[in-house]
Amino acid sequence: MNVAITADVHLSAGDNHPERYNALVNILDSLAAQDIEILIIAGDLFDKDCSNYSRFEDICRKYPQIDIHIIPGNHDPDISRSVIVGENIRIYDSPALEEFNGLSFVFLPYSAIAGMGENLGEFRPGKRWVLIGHGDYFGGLKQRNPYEKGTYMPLYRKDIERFSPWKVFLGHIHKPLNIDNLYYPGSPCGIDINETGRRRYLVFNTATGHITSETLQTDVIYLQEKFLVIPDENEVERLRNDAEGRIAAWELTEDDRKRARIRIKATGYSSDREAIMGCLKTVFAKFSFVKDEEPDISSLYVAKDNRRNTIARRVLQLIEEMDWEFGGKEPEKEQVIETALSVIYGAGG
Ligand SMILES: [Mn+2]
Repeated sequence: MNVAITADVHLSAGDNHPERYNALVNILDSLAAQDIEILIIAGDLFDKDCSNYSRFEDICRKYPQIDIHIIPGNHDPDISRSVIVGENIRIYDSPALEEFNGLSFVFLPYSAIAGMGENLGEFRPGKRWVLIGHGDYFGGLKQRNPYEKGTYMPLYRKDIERFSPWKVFLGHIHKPLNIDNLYYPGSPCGIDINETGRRRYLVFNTATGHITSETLQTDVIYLQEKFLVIPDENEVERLRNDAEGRIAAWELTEDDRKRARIRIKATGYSSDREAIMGCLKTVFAKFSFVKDEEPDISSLYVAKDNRRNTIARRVLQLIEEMDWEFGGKEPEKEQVIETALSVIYGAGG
């Protein structure tokens, strides 16, 4: 049996974010086409400001064959079966154990006062069981929800070792992530420019444990790129090649391109800021910028001092030749170059 999982739809009041409702409809259409009859929404189905649920109820009514199982998240902690009404809508406002096709699922609604481990104590699921929750995972994961500082209903690696769920599906982090047997499906439509790339929902086979990502046709695809400019006579040419490479790496279809909203930033040091701006405008001319922005060169400084340029070239060559493992515990190569340049040119050029 296949079960679909999403989270963090952030449906809002009013009509200001139709793309989020459309992403949900997109998921339900896709499930209907595949005869998938269960959709799990792992928290933050609604945004904080949302207090009218009729539009969501109307959507659910159109898919009576799909049962929708919802846990509250930190944005919608007060939703319950008494406020959202529908034959096929089930909201878990307290921890619950449910069986789908003989497999146990533990639904943990968001709690501001306890971690997931503390809530799991009362359950002794069968041999194989699946955890549905909403919060932060602490176990070799640097990713946090960038909008929400602090810790939200943590799940620790020791909880996983103690309770050994077969699979874990969590909401809260909007970036799609997979870590061992733990999955964040991510928001099905980017909430803003910081949620980049194509979005997905997950399909989980309860018999085999196989999990697949289904790409969504969202109304918008956000994309961001940052370019580090290093001053010399080839700076524009190098930037153009770099930018064309990034566009190719997006692997957008013509239809994707129309839906893309981009943000482009150049940093570093240049002898001709106008030429850099011109180059970025030309290379990205076919794309729409988010909020009708232009390429951002506010952190691109002027480098006209030839002696410093010579020093910079030599330093960059030395960084290139360095026997050093960039990334991981060490800074990324780009950070090393940026820091070196700021020493040579002085912060702010
Ligand atoms: Mn959340």
